[in-house]
Amino acid sequence: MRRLLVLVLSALLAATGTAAANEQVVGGERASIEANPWAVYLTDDRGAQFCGGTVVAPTKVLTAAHCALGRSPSDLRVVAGREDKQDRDSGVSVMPVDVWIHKQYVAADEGEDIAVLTLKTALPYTPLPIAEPTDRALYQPGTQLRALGWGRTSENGKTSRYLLQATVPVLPDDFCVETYPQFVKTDMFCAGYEGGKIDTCQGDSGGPIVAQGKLVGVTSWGEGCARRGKPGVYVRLSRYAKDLHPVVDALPPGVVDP
Ligand code: 4AZ
Repeated sequence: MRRLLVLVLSALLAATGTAAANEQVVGGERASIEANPWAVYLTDDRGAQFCGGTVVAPTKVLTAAHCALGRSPSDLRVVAGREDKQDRDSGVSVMPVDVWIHKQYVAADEGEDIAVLTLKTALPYTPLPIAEPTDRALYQPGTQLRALGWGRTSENGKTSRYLLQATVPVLPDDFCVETYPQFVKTDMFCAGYEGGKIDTCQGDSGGPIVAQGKLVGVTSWGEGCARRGKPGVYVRLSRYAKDLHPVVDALPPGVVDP
């Protein structure tokens, strides 16, 4: 009996140990949707998740341009209020009515990797405010940011069933330029560890990286995932406040200003 208990306990421990080692964005941990109600994911019309997003106004979801490019509203769904992709009873899956992509967007590693999806009806989830030019302090090297998503948990692995988070510090722009010659200091920032191990990955793109109750960046690109010397690159959102305000503050079509 005692032997069995020990066996069961050690099996349980081993199982939890494995789960912990696999619980990642890459190298991250579980995050609850209650604590991060503005975190959403994007699927195609068949329900396959491919990117992340953030509720930035009741009818507006900010994502990456490279997530929205070439997609019409009819092959996009915003899934909000759902931590577990398999939990169809929680949250909502809604088709956007409009897709806005930054006019200057060409490729993620050239900057302007932002898009805004407009929904027909307001989401019942608290939006997250976008960082403004006055939030310069949030971009100082060493600032701890929290990235969230349902993306891959290793470079060539599967995407996550559950919402995950990882804490990564902002790295100096000079380090990012040295690593990535195409890095644009004004439009991007990079975050992570010199040694790799903790990072965002494919499927996290378009999703939030946050600090102090503000949306600091949008997950954008990087070479592989969690590689040594290859940090994740994020959209420097404070720089896009002017471009985003008119789009995010606009009322959805059909909604009349009282
Ligand atoms: C991607 O392909 C992607 N390691 C997202 C994040 C990173 C790399 C690639 C950062 O969506």
